[in-house]
Amino acid sequence: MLEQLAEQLKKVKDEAERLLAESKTIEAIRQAESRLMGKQGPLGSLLGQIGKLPAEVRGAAGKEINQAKARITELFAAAKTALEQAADKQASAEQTFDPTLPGPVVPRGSVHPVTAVQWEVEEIMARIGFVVVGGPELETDYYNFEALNIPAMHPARDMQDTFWLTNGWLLRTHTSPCQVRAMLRLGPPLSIIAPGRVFRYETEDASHANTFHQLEGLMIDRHISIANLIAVMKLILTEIFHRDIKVRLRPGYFPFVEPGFELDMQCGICGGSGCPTCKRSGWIEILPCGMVHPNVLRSGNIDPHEYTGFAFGLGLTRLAMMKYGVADIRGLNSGDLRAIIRPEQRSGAAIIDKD
Ligand code: FA5
Repeated sequence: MLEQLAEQLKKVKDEAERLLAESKTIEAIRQAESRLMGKQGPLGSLLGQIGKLPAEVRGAAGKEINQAKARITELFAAAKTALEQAADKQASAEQTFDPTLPGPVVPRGSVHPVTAVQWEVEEIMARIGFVVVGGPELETDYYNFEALNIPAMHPARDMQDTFWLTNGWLLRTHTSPCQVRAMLRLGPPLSIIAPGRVFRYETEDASHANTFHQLEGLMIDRHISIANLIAVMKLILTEIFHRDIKVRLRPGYFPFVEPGFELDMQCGICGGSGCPTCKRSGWIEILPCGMVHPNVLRSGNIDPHEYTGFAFGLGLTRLAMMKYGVADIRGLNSGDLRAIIRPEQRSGAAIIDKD
C-alpha cells in the first residue's frame, strides 16, 4: 500500500513540475497550485484520504503525503519569487529616472545692492580699525539737530525736510545723530561707522528717494586733520570701484562740520555727459564731509582743545546706484528684480531707467 502511495506521490511531483514549466506568470502559478492542492486535485484528494486509511499505515502514509505537500509548496513559492524578482529587475531597467543628472535649478535670492555695498564699506573700514555702531530710526530733535549744532530756529533745518511724529520725535533725516551718540557711549579716541536708513519728506526723482541709506563715518583723536579725511575717502572709493573714478571736492555747508566739503563723483550712468540721474550735470553728490565742529564735540563731552575729528555722510543708496548701474533710485526701493539683482547675478545686465 505504501509503495502504491509513493508511486502516486511521484506522479503528483512530476505533474507539479510540468505545470510549473508551463506557468509563465504568477497568476498561472497560483492557479496550477490550487489545481494540484485543491480538494479535487491529485494532492488534495490524497490529503483528504489520510483519515480513511487503515490505522496501521495511516501514520506513515500521512507523513509521506505531508512531506510531499511541503516540497511541492516550496517549489511553487520559489517559482513565484523568481518571477517577482525578474519583474522588479525589468521595471528598474525601464525606469527613466537618472540619479546622476543635476537637479532642477531653483532660483536663488540675492543680497540687495545697498546691503552688498554696505557690507563692502564695512569690510574696508574694519581693516583700518573702524567699528560699526547703530542708532535708532526714530530720533529725538536733540540728537538729529540740536546736538549737531542745528538749533531750533536755524535755517539749516530746512535743508532736510523732516517727518515729525506727533510726540515731537522724528524719523531721522540723516545718520549724523549717531555721531554724538557714539561720542557719549565710547569716548575719545574713536573710529566708527554707522550705516542705516534715513527718511526725508521730499519729492522723489531718479536720484532722490524719501527713504534711503547713508553711512556715517566719524574719527576722533588727537591731531586728526583734513589729510586723514581725504585719505579715508579715497580708500573707500578706490576699493569700492576698483578703478580710477573722477571726483571733485568743493566747499559745502553743514552746521556740524567746519570746514565742510561736498565730494561729488562723475555720474557712473552717463559717464559725465549728463542724464536724468545726475540732472544733466554729469556729477553725483555722494560723500559730504568735514572736520567735526567744536560744538558737536562738546555735545559729545569731548574737549575740542584736546581732540579733533572728521566726519562724513556717505550716500549709500547712491553709491549702490553708481556701482551697479541702477539709473533710477526708485528701482532700489521697489520689488523690481531688474534693479535689485546685482549685475554679476543678472543674465543680461539691465540698467533701469524710468525716464
Ligand atoms: C547729510 O545728510 C549730512 N548728514 C552728511 C554729513 C555727515 C556731512 C557728516 C558732513 C559730515 P546730505 O543731505 O547732503 O548730508 O546727504 C548726504 C548724502 O546722502 C548725499 O550726498 C546723497 O548722496 C545722499 N542723499 C541725500 N538726499 C538723498 C535722497 N533724497 N535720496 C537718496 N540719497 C540722498
